[in-house]
Amino acid sequence: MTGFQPTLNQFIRARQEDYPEAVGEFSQVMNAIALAGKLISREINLAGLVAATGYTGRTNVQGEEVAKLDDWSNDLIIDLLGETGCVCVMCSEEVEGAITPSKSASAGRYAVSFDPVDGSSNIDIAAPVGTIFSIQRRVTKSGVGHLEDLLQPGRNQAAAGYILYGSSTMFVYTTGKGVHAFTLDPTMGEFHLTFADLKFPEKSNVYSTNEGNAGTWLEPDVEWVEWLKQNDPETGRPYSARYIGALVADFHRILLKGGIFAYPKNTVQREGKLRLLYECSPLAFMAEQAGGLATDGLKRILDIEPTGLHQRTPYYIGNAREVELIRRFHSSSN
Ligand code: AHM
Ligand code: MG
Repeated sequence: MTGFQPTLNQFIRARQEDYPEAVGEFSQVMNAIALAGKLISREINLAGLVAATGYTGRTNVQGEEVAKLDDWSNDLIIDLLGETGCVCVMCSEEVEGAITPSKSASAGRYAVSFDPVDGSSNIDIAAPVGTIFSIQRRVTKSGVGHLEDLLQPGRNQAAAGYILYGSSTMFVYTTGKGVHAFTLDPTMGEFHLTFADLKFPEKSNVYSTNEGNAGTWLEPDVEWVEWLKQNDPETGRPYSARYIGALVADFHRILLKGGIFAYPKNTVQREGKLRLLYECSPLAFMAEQAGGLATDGLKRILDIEPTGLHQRTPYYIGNAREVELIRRFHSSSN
């Protein structure tokens, strides 16, 4: 035994035999995302020194301020994925319409949706942020990809994952055969396997939500959080609250430590805040692979048929027991 943990690249290649139809294209897409992750990680670590903090002065399609790092990372991921020739169409939080790769070999078999830097307002305070990605197999037959390749329900995903830029940089993904986590060794520039086949832990009495919005929440969400805060040691109450305000970091903590993350709809954000294709769906795929669940309060996130690239959904994700509980609060109010 050398004690050497396989690199992400070795791990993916070893598992590629599970996907004989993929003929190496899948590894190329994953390698492009991993390379983007390393470059974004480096830029984030140096952010204050290389003037990468702050905003561009523009707003994106959703009316949000665009951080300089959002812009830079968005272009980087589009270039790296486009270069593989394995991606026929892309969707990014930062771009309104579908993005077609410039490389003429745009007949690639995958459609990729991504959020280049989610939670980017955290960069200015050196707090964690993340990249989220979702890989779908194309449904159109040939040539450049179209909207329908992107607008597929989450249950069809070929793979999904995130890169967490925290106290260390982690690449976590699933292809529907477990969730695997890798840590970046910056001295080698390699992601090494840290956890294979991650599962949510048993203990789950932690909730993660922006309770500052509670005044605009609907009744079931208000009642649910009140219930979580009551004192009843037998049912593990009161729950602890933890909220970073960056979805990848909040989800990663729940995946490793247990609990539930919620972003309910409210009277201001009538569909919730988080976006289905490149925030909710990929993490929902991972949650289910790790033994958890994700719902919009009533429906399974992976069964929602998307109608728009930037569509939002109310979101509850985490340990199955906790997600079932909030679903009961919602169904009994219907
Ligand atoms: P962004 O895509 O504009 O960065 O917004 C998404 C982020 C998530 O990471 C996080 O879960 C959520 O917004 C936090 O929202 P709020 O500040 O309303 O609590
Ligand atoms: Mg985002």
